[in-house]
Amino acid sequence: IGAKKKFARDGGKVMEYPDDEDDEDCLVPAISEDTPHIPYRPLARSSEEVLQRSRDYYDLMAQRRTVRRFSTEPIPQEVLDNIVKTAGTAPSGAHTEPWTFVVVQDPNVKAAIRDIVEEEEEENYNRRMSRQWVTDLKPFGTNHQKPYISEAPALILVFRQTYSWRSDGKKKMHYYNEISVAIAAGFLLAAIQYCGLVALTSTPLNCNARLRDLLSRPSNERLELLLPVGRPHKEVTVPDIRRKNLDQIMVHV
Ligand code: IYR
Repeated sequence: IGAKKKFARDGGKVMEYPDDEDDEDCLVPAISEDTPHIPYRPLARSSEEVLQRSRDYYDLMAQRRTVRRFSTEPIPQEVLDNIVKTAGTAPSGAHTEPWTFVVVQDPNVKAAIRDIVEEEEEENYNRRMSRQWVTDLKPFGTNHQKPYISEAPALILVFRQTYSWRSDGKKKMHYYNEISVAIAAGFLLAAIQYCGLVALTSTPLNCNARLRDLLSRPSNERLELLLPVGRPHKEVTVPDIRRKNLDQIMVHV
């Protein structure tokens, strides 16, 4: 009998799960079935406080900008630890926590990453990306040169674990791993903003295999984001672009 696979459709997306019919009698959840449910009593805030905090947090996040020039001033290790811990508080499908954050501060490793990204991006800009895509990027002034990869004091590379292995040797399914890692990346960017640092949300095209090998990450992991993080260069500029208004992004029903 050939290996059967089960599929579930979620909107346009087809989710694939391994056949488990042979295991029907010994199905065990990845997390213990005996996991107790305990009281959860988060701090209760007054309505005034909720309103004030909603304004304050919007004001803080509205200040966030992607920057492409960084000061070389190092970031204390504990700050990096705390922002990555914050990213790790994100919700994930069946609490699988399908992420690995590789934090690079070693100048030699940063240089090696830069070499790979610049080589691939040269190919991207010249051949892989459509002419319309390259044209759409003109206002941002990007090109294949990535000095920020060696200038920024830290790089955080966000890897998505497509699956993992349970302690009993069975394959552990990482349900909704894409959206889970996307949410964690949002938490990471918010943490960076909150502590007063800046980042560049970059998605190096075609660099997955080479960076995964360079950083000794296993084949179940895929590179999703490369975030140079640090303080802004004192002469940094950003394009004068505006965000959509609330009435353009919100629909009341
Ligand atoms: N990854 C390339 C190209 C690029 C693509 C988009 I969409 C951007 O918003 C910015 C850049 C690069 O990093 O240059």
